[in-house]
Amino acid sequence: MTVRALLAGFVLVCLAAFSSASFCRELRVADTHPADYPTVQALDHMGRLLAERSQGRLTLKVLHSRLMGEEDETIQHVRVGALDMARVNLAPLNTLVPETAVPSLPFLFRSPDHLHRVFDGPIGADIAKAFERHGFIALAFYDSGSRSFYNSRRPLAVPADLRNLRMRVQQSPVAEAMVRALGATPAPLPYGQVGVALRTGVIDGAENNWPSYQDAHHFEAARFYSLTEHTMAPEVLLMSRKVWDGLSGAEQALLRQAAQDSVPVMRALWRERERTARDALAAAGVAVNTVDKAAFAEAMRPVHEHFAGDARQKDLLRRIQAAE
Ligand code: GTR
Repeated sequence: MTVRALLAGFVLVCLAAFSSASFCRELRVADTHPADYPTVQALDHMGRLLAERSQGRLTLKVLHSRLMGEEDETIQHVRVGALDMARVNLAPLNTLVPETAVPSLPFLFRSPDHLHRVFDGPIGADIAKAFERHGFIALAFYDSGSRSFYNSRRPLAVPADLRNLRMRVQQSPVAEAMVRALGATPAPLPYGQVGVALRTGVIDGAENNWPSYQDAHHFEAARFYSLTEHTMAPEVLLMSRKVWDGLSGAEQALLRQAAQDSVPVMRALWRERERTARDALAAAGVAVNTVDKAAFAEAMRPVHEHFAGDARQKDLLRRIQAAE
């Protein structure tokens, strides 16, 4: 029997055997990316685990491709409990959950391994815990690779090359400050509007990882991809604290475990997707250049000082930097 048939069977049993609506629960999770993007595939995997382990009593409905709106809208819906869950990036949470600002800073994580060690250990647990004070449960952190600048004008080798360019950034004060520190003008726009803004010349460029640059077709209008690799802020699977508090302890444990078990699957999918995106972009003729990373890090240093200003933020920054 296929997994799909098995799950359909679970749901039927659930509906037939138990008339109480609260016995079977379908949780809705939003993701702005399309069905074949690694984050969405990881959520599909998590949904299968949940359904199997709960015998169909707890299921996930994955609402991908911006069905529930842009990322910041899904965050607001989750916060008030109108939506159960959302997969989003840390950056658009920087204001609502101030503890996400430090891990969104530029030139902080030295490698994907460094990022994994931080988020898989006690520092990641502390960051996850902080979400609870702001109406969320952080169920898992997913990879998002590193973000680099791309634009339609020229290769960017040193910070001065960005001067006066209008660059789209995520809706985050940290992201805005980074671009301003380079002498460019930040244009905070929802992800879904970046393609049109690039094509019509409203903006000169943006920044993102390889898979998003490819998947959203930004490369068609902005053909210079400059390897600044300036941030590595991960994705987070958010759950509404309101919804969470209404679940039983057993349901909460199932959810936490299924979310955790989707992380290694996501990491493998991500590695593969970064590689295939990069190959496809090279074949499409994108102009990739290396940059003077030390000069970019130096120009962005004031952003660290500004967003790691108080004692708690400073301590978090120090712990992340000190992690082996
Ligand atoms: C992607 C990320 C999205 C969104 C997007 C953006 O890499 O997966 O959640 O934050 O970037 O730039 O808005």
